[in-house]
Amino acid sequence: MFGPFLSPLWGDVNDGLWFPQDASTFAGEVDSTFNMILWICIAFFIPIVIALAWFAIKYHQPKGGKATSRVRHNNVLEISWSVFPAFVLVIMFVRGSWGYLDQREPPTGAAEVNVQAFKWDWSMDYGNGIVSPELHAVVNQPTRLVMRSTDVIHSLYVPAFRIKRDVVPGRYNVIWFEATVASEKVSQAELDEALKDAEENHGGDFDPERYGFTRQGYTYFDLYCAEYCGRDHSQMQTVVVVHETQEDFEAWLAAANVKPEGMTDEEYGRQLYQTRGCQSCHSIDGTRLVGPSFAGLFGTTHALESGEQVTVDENYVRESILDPRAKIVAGYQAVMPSYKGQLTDEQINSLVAFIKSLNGD
Ligand code: HEC
Ligand SMILES: [Cu+2]
Repeated sequence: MFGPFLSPLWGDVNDGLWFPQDASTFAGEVDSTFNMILWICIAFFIPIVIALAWFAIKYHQPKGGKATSRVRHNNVLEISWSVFPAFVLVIMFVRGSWGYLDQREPPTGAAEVNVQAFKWDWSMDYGNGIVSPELHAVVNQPTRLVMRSTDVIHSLYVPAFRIKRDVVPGRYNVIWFEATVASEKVSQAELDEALKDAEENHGGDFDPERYGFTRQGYTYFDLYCAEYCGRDHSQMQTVVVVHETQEDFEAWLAAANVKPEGMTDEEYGRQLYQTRGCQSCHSIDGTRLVGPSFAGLFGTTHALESGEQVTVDENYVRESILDPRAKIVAGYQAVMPSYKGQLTDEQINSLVAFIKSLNGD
């Protein structure tokens, strides 16, 4: 029963209890470095504790007893206990830096995903306007992540791949991985049942953690933010799906910009609001962020920077998304990026439906 906890002592590290599942080419190296350091620590810890206890008993004196030894210095002893551990530390350093440098140098020809971290979610950009909160890759093919943050410091961490790197505002940080284990696809029946449960019992919210697979039916690896970044840091997590083949990956890409079956416009709009960056500038609870809040916005009439008045209707919201500079809201800066070519018509329509739904009824 203690087997899984003691397993590092005999090197069986892939049981998923002591270490997370091993699913990338880095895992072997990282785990064996960890085990080596653990073994060295055990090898020092045990004799030190035994000696400590033994001396405490052996040299125990009653209260008021006088120290009897005046040994101050022993060259041989002091040099050997400095030099020997220094060698051990150098070995640990060299092993550690191998793994570290490996992770910093993506091989040429790696697939690329642009990762944006923001409070409190991830947005993965696959190019050609395909953006998703999920990270998708192909098994046995290197993927390079070019990562940036639009607010504070975050950290991308995939335990199963043994990769972790900070995502810092104002610069690009790069990390890469090559997955060795592909996600599995659950049966259609299982997926249908989960979709039905999400619809009936959770207001359409499909939480992969609840079912163990994504809305498309793939099992997944966890991706966490590992840098405390504010209120909802603990929820800043997403899934990594590893496709068996390039074709399967491309089929997913093609479907990624389409509203999932069974989702309403409103729900899809909410998802886009969260995954396409609107959230970092627009609140839905009335708080003023970089941009105006969406709460109760629809249908109001307000002033523009130009002095004119505008009524917030479908056309105005649409224009605000595609050409934000056309009408600037009074009291705000023209910093909103244009989403022209980045959102499909269906997506804009869903965002409009979502903003409409925030008029508290
Ligand atoms: C970098 C910050 C930023 C992001 C990201 C952003 N916006 Fe904006 N948005 C603004 C600012 C600032 C304004 C007000 C100035 C203006 O009108 O351009 C604004 C204005 C708007 C307005 C008009 C609001 C009003 O009170 O009339 C709408 C609608 C809107 N944004 C929708 C969106 C949607 C939808 C998204 C995501 C797809 C989004 N914005 C992403 C900053 C942002
Ligand atoms: Cu974070």
